[in-house]
Amino acid sequence: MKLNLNKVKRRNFVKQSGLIAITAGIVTDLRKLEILAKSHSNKPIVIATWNNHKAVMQAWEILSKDGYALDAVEAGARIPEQDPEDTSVGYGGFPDREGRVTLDACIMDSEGNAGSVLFLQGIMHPVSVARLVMEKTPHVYLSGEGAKIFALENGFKEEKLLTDKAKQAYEQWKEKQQYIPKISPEHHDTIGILAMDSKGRLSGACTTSGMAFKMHGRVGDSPIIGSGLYVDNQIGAASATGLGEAVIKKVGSFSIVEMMRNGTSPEKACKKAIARLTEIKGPKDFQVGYIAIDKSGAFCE
Ligand code: SD4
Repeated sequence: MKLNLNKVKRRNFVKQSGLIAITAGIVTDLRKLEILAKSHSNKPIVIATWNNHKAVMQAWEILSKDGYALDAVEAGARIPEQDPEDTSVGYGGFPDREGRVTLDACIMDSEGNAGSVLFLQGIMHPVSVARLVMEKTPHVYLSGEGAKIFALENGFKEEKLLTDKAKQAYEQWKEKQQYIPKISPEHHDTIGILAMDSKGRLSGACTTSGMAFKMHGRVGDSPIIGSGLYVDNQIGAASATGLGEAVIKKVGSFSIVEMMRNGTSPEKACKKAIARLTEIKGPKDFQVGYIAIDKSGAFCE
């Protein structure tokens, strides 16, 4: 469910969104999927934000061979992370207002475990570092230099992430904007990806370079457990894209899963979470999108 609080731009946003879902081996648009779901088992299933077609296909490779949902969401999230053309995630991500690409990501498994990296620089696959934080440390969050040292100690290579395209966009932005960190309501493509495997195990991941030209050190919702992502294997999973500050203030993904716990469908839970964003004081010209699936495989775009 998506909302552009600036009504004028709403239609535009919906058109651009193009969320992707696969279940029962069929890649389809969401309306058709609802019909198909009635005659198929809804397991496995994978959904993702935006036009992350290649990512869901990658995840599906694993799910269709009865693989673990956690492996599927990680593999899916790595696709935009390594794509130089994706300007909101990983390698191709637009930098902050100092010209540095800083990455946020998190992951949750079906056991309720979570791992997250914030403000990570020079590492192309923050989602995989987040998974290692989850699996190899007693912590949930590692940030900045500490996260980078941890990644390097665990075999990740330091890489130059600022692509020529991103650098050019930054130079142009600098000329016009004079270092004012303004949220672009149109240009963001963060991936949130949720999957349930054939054994009914739920997992999710979320990875981003955050808002383009943000202040150095800014962290959005994407690596925050409960905001950008939440998974409860008994109930369902949710993820967010859009203005992180708004999602954080409403603990968006957690609120959706809790609504589903109380019997609300994913569709209605996403709508309610979107409606709650209107309670936020301040600028109304922003976008937030939520996706969610529940334990039965029902989902909301
Ligand atoms: C953030 N939620 O850092 C992210 C941005 C985003 O597509 O979703 N971009 O606030």
